[in-house]
Amino acid sequence: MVAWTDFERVTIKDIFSKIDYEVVGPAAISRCLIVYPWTQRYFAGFGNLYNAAAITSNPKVAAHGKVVMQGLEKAVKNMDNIKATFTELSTLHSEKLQVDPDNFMLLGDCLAIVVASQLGEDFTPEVHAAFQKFLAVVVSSLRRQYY
Ligand code: HEG
Repeated sequence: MVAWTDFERVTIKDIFSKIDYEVVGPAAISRCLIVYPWTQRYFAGFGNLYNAAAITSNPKVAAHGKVVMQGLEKAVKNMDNIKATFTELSTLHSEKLQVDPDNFMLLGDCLAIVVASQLGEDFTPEVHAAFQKFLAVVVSSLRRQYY
């Protein structure tokens, strides 16, 4: 059970209300695939991921970025129950997709960078701290069904 301060709750909801999923999601997943190229191995069905230009213009990557944001939105709407909210998603990543869970925070950090670039001066260290805590809870929940 995670304890959230009022500031953290307001901040997380505020971030998600301000960002455009269709911009931030694709940018974050593209950045992850470019900066950490081994993450490409899970997306063999996505077609051309040959270089940064191919990744950022790949419609399947963009669509997946939006799907990830919609997954995160479930966590935002269930901040007191993120672990249970992500039980099925964690099982999927572990048993079916077999994603190495160390990759979760790599994507999380890419997302933080993209959100920072979108929010500009509003992304203060305090806002960053709240967002990073949210990501840490998401990642630990996604790791939960691994064994
Ligand atoms: Mg995952 C599918 C969320 C990290 C690889 N991911 C999905 C789906 C969601 C999701 C909501 C769709 C599930 C469904 O179809 O029921 N992913 C999600 C989150 C995070 C994450 C919230 C971390 C913040 N995923 C992640 C990482 C990798 C990965 C780091 C690989 C490096 N995800 C992955 C793959 C699929 C999903 C390969 C299936 C994609 C497809 O076939 O369309």
